[in-house]
Amino acid sequence: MITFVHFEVKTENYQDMNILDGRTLAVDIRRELAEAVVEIKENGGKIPHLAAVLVGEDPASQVYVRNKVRSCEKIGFKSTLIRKTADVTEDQLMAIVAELNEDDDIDGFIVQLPLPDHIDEKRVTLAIRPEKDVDGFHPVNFGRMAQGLPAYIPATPNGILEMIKRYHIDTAGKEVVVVGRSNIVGMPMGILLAQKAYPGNATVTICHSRTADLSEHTRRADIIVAAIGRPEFITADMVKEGVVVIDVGINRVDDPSAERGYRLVGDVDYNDVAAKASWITPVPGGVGQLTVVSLLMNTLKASRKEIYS
Ligand code: L34
Repeated sequence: MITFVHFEVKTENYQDMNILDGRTLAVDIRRELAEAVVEIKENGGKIPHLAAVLVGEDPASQVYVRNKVRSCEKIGFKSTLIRKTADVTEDQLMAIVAELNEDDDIDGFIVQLPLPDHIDEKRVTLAIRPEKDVDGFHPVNFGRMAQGLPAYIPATPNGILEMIKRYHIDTAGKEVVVVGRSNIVGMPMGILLAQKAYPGNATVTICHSRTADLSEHTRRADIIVAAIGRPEFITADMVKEGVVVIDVGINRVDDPSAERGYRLVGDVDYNDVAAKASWITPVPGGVGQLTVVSLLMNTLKASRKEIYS
């Protein structure tokens, strides 16, 4: 039996029971984090401090990092945004990482991806001290996560776990199909859902671009995690009745009728798939919201030295 200490879902808060409502959950989690900050202040502790490095002008990255910084402000965390133009050299970026590693006031930091082509993302990721790697991208954190040891879990998979927990979605013995094998979503998600834990104990299949017959797998799935990066790729004919759909994709598609000239769609053909699903995450307002608050949860853990003492 799992007991939820302060994570009890108040189902009356969630209007449409078919929708895994990331926005409402994010509000709840931010409230909990704000309460934690108040408590830290009362006890004269150190305010959690997140730093983010943003390179270049990628429009989506700018939105995501802005959401992270704003969320810090909302809950009373300190945040530092370091912006560099796309022509920053790899060595300059490495110097910034080295500085952040040494800065005692900063509990954790991230380097927003993707980076420009001339910068080696792996080299940068490896340079971040695992103790401050609140993105959980460093192989030390990935390895610890894979072995079920205390680790920073990447924000998107961690957010999905949080969503599954708070909606009391059953994963034990379920057929989970993860579509996508990235280091930051697909692979960690597969490992976590197969672990002997809750949420976990699922039978996991990881599908990717070389999967012979994707539909054969997705049609069997009780839970689908779609992290492909292709708009509306998962269609209604590919899923069974009652499936739980977690849509990680955030794709901008041209839409002259929209104010900004584009709209956001997931990797799932939402309307048709929703009609068959027992639960589904919307885009926007689903997984992306949890990605942001997960990073804040990791930052609180960093400031409390919960993972690395
Ligand atoms: N280093 N790079 C690093 N860490 C990360 O955790 C990320 N990720 C992914 C891209 N690169 C990264 C993010 O921050 C994806 N991601 C992210 C963050 C926030 C949102 C989506 C993805 C988000 O706020 N989504 C909103 C809509 C945003 C919009 O309007 O465009 C939502 O409701 O889904």
